[in-house]
Amino acid sequence: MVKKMEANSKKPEWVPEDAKDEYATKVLEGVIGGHDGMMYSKTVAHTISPSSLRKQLTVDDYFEGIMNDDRTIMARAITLIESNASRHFDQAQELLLRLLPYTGKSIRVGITGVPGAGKSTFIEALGMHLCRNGYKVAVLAVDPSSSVTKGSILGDKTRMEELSREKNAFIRPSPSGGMLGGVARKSRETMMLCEAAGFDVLLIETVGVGQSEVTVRSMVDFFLLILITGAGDELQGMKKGVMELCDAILINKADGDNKIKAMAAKADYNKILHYLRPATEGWVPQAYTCSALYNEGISDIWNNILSFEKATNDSGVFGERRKNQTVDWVFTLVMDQLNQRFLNHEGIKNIMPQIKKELVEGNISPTHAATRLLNIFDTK
Ligand SMILES: Nc1nc2c(ncn2[C@@H]2O[C@H](COP(=O)(O)OP(=O)(O)O)[C@@H](O)[C@H]2O)c(=O)[nH]1
Ligand SMILES: [Mg+2]
Repeated sequence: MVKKMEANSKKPEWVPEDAKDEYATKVLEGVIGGHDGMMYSKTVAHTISPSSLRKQLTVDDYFEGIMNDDRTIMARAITLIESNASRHFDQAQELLLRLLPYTGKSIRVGITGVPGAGKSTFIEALGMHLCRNGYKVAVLAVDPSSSVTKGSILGDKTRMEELSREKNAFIRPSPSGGMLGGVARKSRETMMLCEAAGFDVLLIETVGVGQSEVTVRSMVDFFLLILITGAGDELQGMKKGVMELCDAILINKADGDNKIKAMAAKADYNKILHYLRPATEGWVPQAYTCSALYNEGISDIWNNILSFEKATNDSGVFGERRKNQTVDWVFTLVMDQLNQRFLNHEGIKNIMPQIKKELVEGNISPTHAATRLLNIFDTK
């Protein structure tokens, strides 16, 4: 259930007490309910300035605003994309079609790691480094946790205080789409929008729960796994799978007493990486250390990302992966739709209890049950 929020609780926690309206972000009560299967969820939206609230924006207005990197309009466009209301869907899709020719020019970097590994701290440090070097950086999050835990696992109500004040940075929390498929679709479309607005680096934070890493891998060029020493040796099994998705490993918190351990871990991981199947053809992932907190080792990992971009562009792997990702995305959208249609199909809903009963009583085989369901689905 959506809790009614007090007006002052809508301010992000990083805004100074005495701040007026000069901050672009504010937590608003959002769109309720939706096609993603979420009962109720709140959407985090950007504050809309009174002047732009006055009128409904047309697709032309959105398009012009985004191409001019107008942040108020960008925020409204993302809200449109994230909306679960069907009347917003057509307008959002028309807008995306207009933006399509201007997309694709950024480097897309996915960042994963267990909660507390320092992803957000690292993103802020890297983002600042990039802004200082003349890049425009958009930070997005893909957090599928809300449907299960009703709360964010990424847990960062934008603690990137410094980065959020940068003119050339744009930070967007995870859409509250509920199911991973919905969250991912919205994030992907937001990525297109950011690219059209001229952002050259997209940083996408996610967390290692279930499918989310595989999903984010399928939307980025470079995938970075952030690890820390001494945590989660018991997760080793899981880590191998994730390690086979990544293009580099970054051992964070290499500072103070932990520095020596981090260096040793780096050597160990480099050995392991050497034997794993690389995630990207022709690219051998390497391990790095950094201290996101003390801003050490940030340029090394960025240089690695730039080398990756150059090497894969030269070999053609970069463009090939993007093409495949686009095709895969279309199939994912179709599969999501089919799934929804199946589950919402009246005939299926009616027969389901009976089929389940027959199944558990052992009267029909699973294959028979599936065939019967599909037959009902096919005959309208
Ligand atoms: N010592 C040290 N602490 C760090 C470093 N990076 C992050 N932290 C701390 O680790 C905690 C979790 O960081 P956060 O960025 O929120 O992790 P996330 O959950 O992966 O996004 C915070 O208390 C950070 O201050 C680092 O490089 N060194
Ligand atoms: Mg975080």
